Amino acid sequence: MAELPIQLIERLESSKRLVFFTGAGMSAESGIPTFRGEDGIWKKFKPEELANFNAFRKNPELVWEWYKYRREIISNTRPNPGHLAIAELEKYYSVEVITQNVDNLHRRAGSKIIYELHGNIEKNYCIKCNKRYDFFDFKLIDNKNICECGGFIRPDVVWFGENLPLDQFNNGEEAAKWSDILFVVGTSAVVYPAAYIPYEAKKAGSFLVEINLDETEISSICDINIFGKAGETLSDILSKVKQIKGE
Ligand code: BV8
Repeated sequence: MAELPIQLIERLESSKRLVFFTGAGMSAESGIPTFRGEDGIWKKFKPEELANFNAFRKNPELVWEWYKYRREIISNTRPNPGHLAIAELEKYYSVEVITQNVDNLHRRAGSKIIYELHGNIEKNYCIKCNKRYDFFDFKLIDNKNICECGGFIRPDVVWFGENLPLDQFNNGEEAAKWSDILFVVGTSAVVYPAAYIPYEAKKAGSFLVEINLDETEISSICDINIFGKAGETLSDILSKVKQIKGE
């Protein structure tokens, strides 16, 4: 177990509300490629070509192929020790998760309060009649992207240029502002308005702890920067909390 900064240990002893703001790096140890890293899926495809409505209207099959490819990866993954540690910390604190990820791994790990800022890849709807096609078995949807009404079915994720679900964003932002500690985990913090949230939390007095492999846009405003893997570091934090709580 790696040594945690003493400042973090002291905060863990006095805190009641932990909030986790997570990005693609949270799921990297589950085998899901990040967006902008060396193995990033944006390397093969450009966001503007795929994760936007015009790209979908121009070439729905290409966008659908991309989501099929990602669903294929996700259906063969499971929550990693980092997701599981966040869920287990609910035994000791009030815990809320704000995620930019669409892979549903926090929910599968058992976290109870999750704000999904960018939607969920298991959910879909028809762009013409709005009929829902939410399947947990991707096979049921991946080979059918035309609705009974003849409209195209799309993934229920937030594309560039689309508004975030207001309730998820507002509730997530509120939770971050009230947090004792906001953990910023595995995000390059370049996508807005999601990336505003850690700044708002900082302004409201939260203690910010970044867990990332590298420096990011947000590193300079964090109180502690832990350079390490999300899964390993969050498991170390859970072990330390069990020690603090006398388990
Ligand atoms: C919008 C879709 C209003 C789902 C995604 C200012 C204000 C508002 C908007 C903007 C603004 N400036 C620019 C914009 C426009 C745009 C934007 O932010 N562009 C950026 C690129 C400049 N934002 C929007 O369009 C948003 N909508 O603003 O609506 C509006 C309405 C009309 C007209 C205009 C505006 C919508 C944004 C949502 C886009 N959808 N995904 C999907 O298919 O997945 S974005 C995509 O990026 C994912 O959701 C992802 O979560 C998100 C952020 O990426 P990260 O999660 O951070 O992943 P990344 O690969 O970048 O980084 C991984 C990190 O992990 C790295 O730091 C790496 O070091 C680290 N790491 C890797 N392994 C590990 C690790 N860390 C720890 N452990 C490891 N093992």
